[in-house]
Amino acid sequence: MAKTALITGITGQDGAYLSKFLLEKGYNVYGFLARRGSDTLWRLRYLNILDDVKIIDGDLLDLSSLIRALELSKADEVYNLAAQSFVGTSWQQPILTTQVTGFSVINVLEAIRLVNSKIKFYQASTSEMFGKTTETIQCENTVFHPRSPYGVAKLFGHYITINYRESFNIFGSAGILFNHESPIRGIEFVTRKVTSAAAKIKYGKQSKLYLGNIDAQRDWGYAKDYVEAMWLMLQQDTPDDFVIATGKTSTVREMCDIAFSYLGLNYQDYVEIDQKLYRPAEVERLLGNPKKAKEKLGWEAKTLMKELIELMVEADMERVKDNKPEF
Ligand code: NDP
Ligand code: GDR
Repeated sequence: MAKTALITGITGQDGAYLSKFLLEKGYNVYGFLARRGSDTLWRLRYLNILDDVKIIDGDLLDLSSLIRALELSKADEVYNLAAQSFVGTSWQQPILTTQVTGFSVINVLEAIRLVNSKIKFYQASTSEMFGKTTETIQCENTVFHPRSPYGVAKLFGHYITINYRESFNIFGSAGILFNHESPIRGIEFVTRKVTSAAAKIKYGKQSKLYLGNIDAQRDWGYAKDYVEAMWLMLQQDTPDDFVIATGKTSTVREMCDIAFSYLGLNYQDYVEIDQKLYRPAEVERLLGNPKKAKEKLGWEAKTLMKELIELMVEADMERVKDNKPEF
């Protein structure tokens, strides 16, 4: 019989790719959707799956809506991807971020405990939990030192998932995912900001690109590859936590060079530093060790940073050429 999944954060980058992946596997896919004034369904439309997913209204902050969603969907698997996920905003809205990104994880876990404790649960943990790490390469046992309200909130979500696993035998797995991007990445994140700007500059529609700390280093992978790892975690016999990363790190500067060079441009002619874009506390360098995921899940990243950035530039060139909204 076909399995059923409920995805919170279905309108986000990962929610859209995961929906497509699960639909292709024959799942019934339900999306838990917080109604907003604006159109948040564009990613599902972009991937051509809007008509294939079933939407249930709700909000992570509202436990009753989560209970209702579990009862209506009869989900076998819940993927908790919803969050206030932009690190920069987490200093401007620290309380909301703590409530949505951190505290709400316990709402999802409580809903599972109350409705059907056999449901398998995936929590979207993050490399931001490592923050000011002293380890050159981070794995599942690396000590956490989050640097933002977002990172602190995610750490709560991570540990409460482990706690419900240990306390109530809930099948809860946390994926510690390093940065992953795609043509449907939010425009506020640095990769998409850069690829979109490079395309506009190429077409003469923008003249400068203002960035913050371009010496920050990240382990960037492709979201489409990473959603498979989420699914694999819930297909195991026992719940566990996994680092998902490419095992390679690059600076924002190097990423800019790749994006602009692809279009025959020199990024140094266009990028300017704006001190206002620096963060109150920065995560300087992240590099993940995906060894455990390879050994236990048989997962490894297929797409590395250069190929990823180039395909994002291609997609943004199409958007600018056709005057399509950038979202
Ligand atoms: P996005 O920011 O693209 O998506 C976040 C989703 O959460 C959106 O669908 C948003 O809905 C939804 N959401 C926000 N607040 C609520 C709420 N109160 N109730 C219900 N839904 C809500 O994130 P990504 O897809 O990039 O990431 C998915 C998850 O993985 C997030 O939890 C993120 O923190 C985490 N993560 C992401 C990484 C990455 O590099 N992308 C790396 C590691 C972890 P709406 O569209 O209506 O605003
Ligand atoms: P991050 O992603 O904070 O790692 O969180 P983001 O792309 O926002 O920043 C990456 C690095 O680039 C530096 N930077 C800039 N960032 C942005 N957004 N805009 C700029 O102009 C700019 N200039 C330099 C940042 O300082 C940072 O060092 C993402 C999110 O998806 C989280 O939800 C997720 O948990 C982590 O990745 C893993």
